[in-house]
Amino acid sequence: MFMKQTKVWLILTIALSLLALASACSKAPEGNENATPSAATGKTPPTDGGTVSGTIAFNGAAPAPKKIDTSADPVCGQKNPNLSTEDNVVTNGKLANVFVYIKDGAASDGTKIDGYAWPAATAAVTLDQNGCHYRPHVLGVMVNQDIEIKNSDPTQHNIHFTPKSNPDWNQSQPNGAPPLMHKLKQSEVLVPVKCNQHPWMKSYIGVLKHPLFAVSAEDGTFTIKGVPPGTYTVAAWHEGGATGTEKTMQVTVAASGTAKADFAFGEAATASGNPGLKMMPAIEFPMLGRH
Ligand SMILES: [Cu+2]
Repeated sequence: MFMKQTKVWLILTIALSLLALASACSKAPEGNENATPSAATGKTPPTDGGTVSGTIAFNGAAPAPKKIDTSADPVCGQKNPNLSTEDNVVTNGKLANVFVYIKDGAASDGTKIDGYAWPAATAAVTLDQNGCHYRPHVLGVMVNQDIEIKNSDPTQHNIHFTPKSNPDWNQSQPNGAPPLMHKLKQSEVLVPVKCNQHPWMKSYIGVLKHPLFAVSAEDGTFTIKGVPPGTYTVAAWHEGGATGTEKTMQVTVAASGTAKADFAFGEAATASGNPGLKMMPAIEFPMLGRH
């Protein structure tokens, strides 16, 4: 009886040891141990990526910004007496704060835009609460990229991400509190951000698995670099209504070339692209290398 039990234990021990050995062997080789578990898999992005650039126009008369009633928090009125709505920031017929991104498509060799091992974004993007509005008003990040949320105001804010594909996230941040850090794990265009303390505060964050996005500047221009040669759907998103308005167009990007993608919002707006290429070398290739 005793001998039988010992035998069973011995067999069990040997079996367990073999299992442990097998799992150790299936571990990644040593060189990969520092790779982050979320590191993208896929093809290395090419070094001869091109550029998609353009201008966002606003057709017709731009709606005038409305002054915001900040009486709910006198500190906001003191710091930023001219606080106004930012849903249509139009300068000389050009629209700022439009999120432009490569939505779909593939490189000439058939690789889909999400099929590359895009290097993870290492630097944090800052979202500042300053003068009781968000700076910037629209921003883009990659999945799992750190968003540093600062409170530069002498009052309390309560930042509230209200995504559809990511978890709801809501944190209060008293004046003088250190920055909060947050990241989004799923791609989502766009995540609305609001402040539970100040109902007029709004920001929008585009979250993508790739770094091929930009936000239009005050002069309406945007530039997306490092686009693998291929044919893509470029989308331009602008806030308004329940979910905003998105316009798309097809562009073909040649190796180290520049493709134009001009969009228009406002009255009778139409998208006008120029699929013809201007063979200009892209100057920077910020996406070179993996980590
Ligand atoms: Cu606030």
